[in-house]
Amino acid sequence: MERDAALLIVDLQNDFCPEGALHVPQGDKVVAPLNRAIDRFRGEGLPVLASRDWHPAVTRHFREEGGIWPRHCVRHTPGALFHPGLRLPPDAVIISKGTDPDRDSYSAFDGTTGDGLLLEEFLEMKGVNRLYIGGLATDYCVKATALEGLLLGRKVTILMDAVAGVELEPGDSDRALEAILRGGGEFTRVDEL
Ligand code: VGL
Ligand code: ZN
Repeated sequence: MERDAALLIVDLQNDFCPEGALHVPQGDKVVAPLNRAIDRFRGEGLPVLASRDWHPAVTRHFREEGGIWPRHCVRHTPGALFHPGLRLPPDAVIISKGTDPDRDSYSAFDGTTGDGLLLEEFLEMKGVNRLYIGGLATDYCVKATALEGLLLGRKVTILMDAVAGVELEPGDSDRALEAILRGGGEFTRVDEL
């Protein structure tokens, strides 16, 4: 991997996994490849970041308040915890997003670190120019994060065996990947890192 790369794991939380409130079909299949990716990045001394959907109990993002989603990832609830099988290193940088009750905030670039830095500020500070992205969901937060990263001038590579989509409409994930490709993104697999 390039010396200016980082791994960004998007929203691998209980509510997006089987039996969760907004489950992504086979959402948990990305856990094993992402653990391998974590080992690779750690081995090279490269940063590991994990975003989390971190909603207030009441937000326009939820159906009850006019949004399109069932209530999910309400902060400090079990559904908002990272999947228990994910082996996040102790120095992983957690990016919390979706905290504004008036916005969907699909992109991790809407989120902040525990120190209150925007993701973009953190990447700038650390000199990260390339993001390897895996996690959930291909057609929402992975898509929005990848496209915004590209717009901000970062290189983006999707870990194809480490993403899964909600597929509200069949084909949404494929369309999301096409949009990322058109935006200048690249694709690889964890075992090719
Ligand atoms: C997400 C739907 C609603 C995601 C978050 O993480 O992709 N999808 N909130
Ligand atoms: Zn959400």
